[in-house]
Order: sequence, then C-alpha cells, then structure tokens
Amino acid sequence: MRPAKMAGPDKPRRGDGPGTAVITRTKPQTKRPSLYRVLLLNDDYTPMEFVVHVLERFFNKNREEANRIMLHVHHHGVGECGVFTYEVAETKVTQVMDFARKHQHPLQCVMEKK
Ligand code: TYC
Repeated sequence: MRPAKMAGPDKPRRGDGPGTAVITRTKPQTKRPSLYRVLLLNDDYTPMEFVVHVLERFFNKNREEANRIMLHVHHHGVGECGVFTYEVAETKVTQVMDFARKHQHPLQCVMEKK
C-alpha cells in the first residue's frame, strides 16, 4: 500500500523543516503619528503686530485668524497656533524663537503632546 498523497498547505515544501517558522502579522502595519500642539505664550513686551506677523508667516494664518489667535493669547496667556507631527512642530518652535530673538522680542513658543 502506498501512503495517500499529500496536497494543500500540509504538503512539506523545499526549505521547510527544523529551524523554520512562519510568522503571521497580527497588527496592521501602519501607525498614526503622535500629534503636538504648538502654543504661543503671552508676555508684556512683544508687540501685537509682531505676533500677528508670526502667525501669518509661520502658521499660514490669514490676517483675521492671526488677530483672533493673538488676542486669545493676550487675554488668556496661551493659545494654539497649530497641530503637527513631532518634527514639524519642533521646526515651527525653532523658527519662531529664532525670529523673535532676531527682532529682540521675548515671545515664547512651545510644543506639547496632544
Ligand atoms: N501682550 C502683548 C502686548 O500687550 C501682546 C502679545 C500677544 C504678546 C500674544 C505675546 O504671544 C503673545 N503687547
């Protein structure tokens, strides 16, 4: 008697054998990146017009939205300029801080994880 011929997934294949395994992926391979808020902080010295310019130049806000955010920071002490992935947020903070220092204003820009 001959053994029944194997077919399908149980059939041994070239390269199978001791020391080999099949790893099945259980997680989807994509992960959403963490997001970070970029915030402006109020101070008593930075001119309002300079803050509006920063919001237009680095955060692509129109004049009206820039004014709204600047006044929110002026009245509440802190306000959101935008939400970005880590490296983009870090770049915005550096650009704003460098620009403020270049113009000798004490404006502070920070990021926080959402
Ligand atoms: N408080 C500032 C003033 O009265 C204006 C200001 C607004 C400064 C927002 C910083 O992030 C800021 N000139």
